[in-house]
Order: sequence, then structure tokens, then C-alpha cells
Amino acid sequence: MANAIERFKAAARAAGLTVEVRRFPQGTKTAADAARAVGCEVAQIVKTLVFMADGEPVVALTSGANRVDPGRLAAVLGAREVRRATPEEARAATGFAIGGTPPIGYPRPVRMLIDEDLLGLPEVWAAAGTPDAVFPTTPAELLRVTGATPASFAEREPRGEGNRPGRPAGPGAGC
Ligand code: 5CA
Repeated sequence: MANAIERFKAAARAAGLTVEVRRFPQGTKTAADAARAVGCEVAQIVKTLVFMADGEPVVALTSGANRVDPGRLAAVLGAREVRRATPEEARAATGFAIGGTPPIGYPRPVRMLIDEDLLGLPEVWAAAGTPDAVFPTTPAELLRVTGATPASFAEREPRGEGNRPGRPAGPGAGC
């Protein structure tokens, strides 16, 4: 576990990225966990999600507030078939386990996209190698060190009970 953080830190050093890794005993495995631990908005959490596009791994750096639409991702990539990577495929592509996958430090280059919704934020937090470790950075630094291409690939419609068509607007509707 600690070794994964060291691998991430070495990659950050090599990229000229200054990182201050924060560890949280309560865990930062999901975007919601990470936001709760850090005390930031879930939209500021960078999910490092691995997809397989026509058999090739692709990393989609995605705002914690968004869900990836694989159809939109396929259109952006010009791929025929895009699906979520299995945990084994994700680990083979990045060298890290799901829940702690950082945006850099992979054994070989991986095609990378970044959710445009992250770009306007002053500060974002991404995983630092393990499911209890995150680091703060800026979208500009993320772009620089990952070489990710900005794109829009999130599901457009919000999900959830309160958003079903025909339901009366509840408190907070329109926010
Ligand atoms: N540390 C947090 C916040 S930085 C984190 O890594 N979040 S994450 O979203 O990038 O990683 C968790 C994601 O892994 C989940 O959102 C989910 O998309 C993916 N995942 C979890 N279980 C599986 C699974 N069995 N197969 C494929 N993907 C999975």
C-alpha cells in the first residue's frame, strides 16, 4: 500500500509536480468518501476511471459529480465499443488498484481525457495511489502532467428519484 504512494510520488517528482499527499484513516475510496474526508465539494474530486475502447485502455479523469456516458466517450474517441475496464484490466493499464488510482505513474503511456467540468475549478483532489490517500492540485497542473485532452463525456441527465419526469419539484429543484 505505502509502496503505491511512493510510486505515485516518484512519478510526480519526475513530472515536476509538487504534491502534498494527505492520508485519511476513514478512507477516500469513492468520490463521496474523498469529498467527505477532505471537506470539499464532490465535484472537486477527480475520479480516475479506466475504460476499454476497442480493446485499448483509456483513462477518463472525471468530476466526482458526473457519471461517464460510454456512448459519448466512444464518440469523443472515435471508438466502436467502449466499456468499463474490469478491475484486472484497470490494474494492468495503470499499475494501481481501483479506489486509489492516481492520474499519473503508469507503467506505459495511456490515452487520457479530462472532463471539461473540472477545468474551471480552483482546486481539485485526486487519488495518490491507495484508497486512503489523495492530493490537491489544479486543473492546469493536471492537464500539464497527464497530457489529457479536455472533452465532454458525462451523462447529461441527472439521475435519481427526484429527477424523474413528471415528479413535482422538491426542495432544491433548479439548483
Ligand atoms: N479515491 C477515490 C477518489 S479520488 C477514487 O479513486 N475514486 S474513483 O472513482 O476514481 O475510483 C472508484 C471507481 O472505480 C468507481 O467510481 C467505479 O467507477 C470504479 N469501480 C469500482 N468497482 C469496480 C469494478 N468492480 N469494476 C470496474 N470498475 C469499478
